[in-house]
Amino acid sequence: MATGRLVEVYLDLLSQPCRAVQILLSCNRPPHRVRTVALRKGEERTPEFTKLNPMQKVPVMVDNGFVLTESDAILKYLVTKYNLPEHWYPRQPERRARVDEYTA
Ligand SMILES: N[C@@H](CCC(=O)N[C@@H](CS)C(=O)NCC(=O)O)C(=O)O
Repeated sequence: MATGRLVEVYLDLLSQPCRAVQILLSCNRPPHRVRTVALRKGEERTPEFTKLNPMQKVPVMVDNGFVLTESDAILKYLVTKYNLPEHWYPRQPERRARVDEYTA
């Protein structure tokens, strides 16, 4: 399912955590591809998607073979991996901890 160097994200924009991932990607534009998983059609329960996420939930991210679920983890991974601007996830430990305190 994963291809080359594009970050792939599996989303349904009816889902709030998916919209958070989509907003981060569309504002920062690291090379990525969005694959829609239509929850209203039960596409999260297909065998192919279940292999990717046995919990059958979106969002899912695949980056060069690295599969990650949970929007909070995906957002923080993308900011760190693609060195996105500080305001998305601060580097300074206390400021970062304040974000983590909220999202934990
Ligand atoms: N804590 C998870 C929540 C993931 C989640 O619950 N996704 C829902 C949509 S908002 C889903 O995929 N539901 C499909 C189902 O339960 O069949 C995250 O932030 O990524």
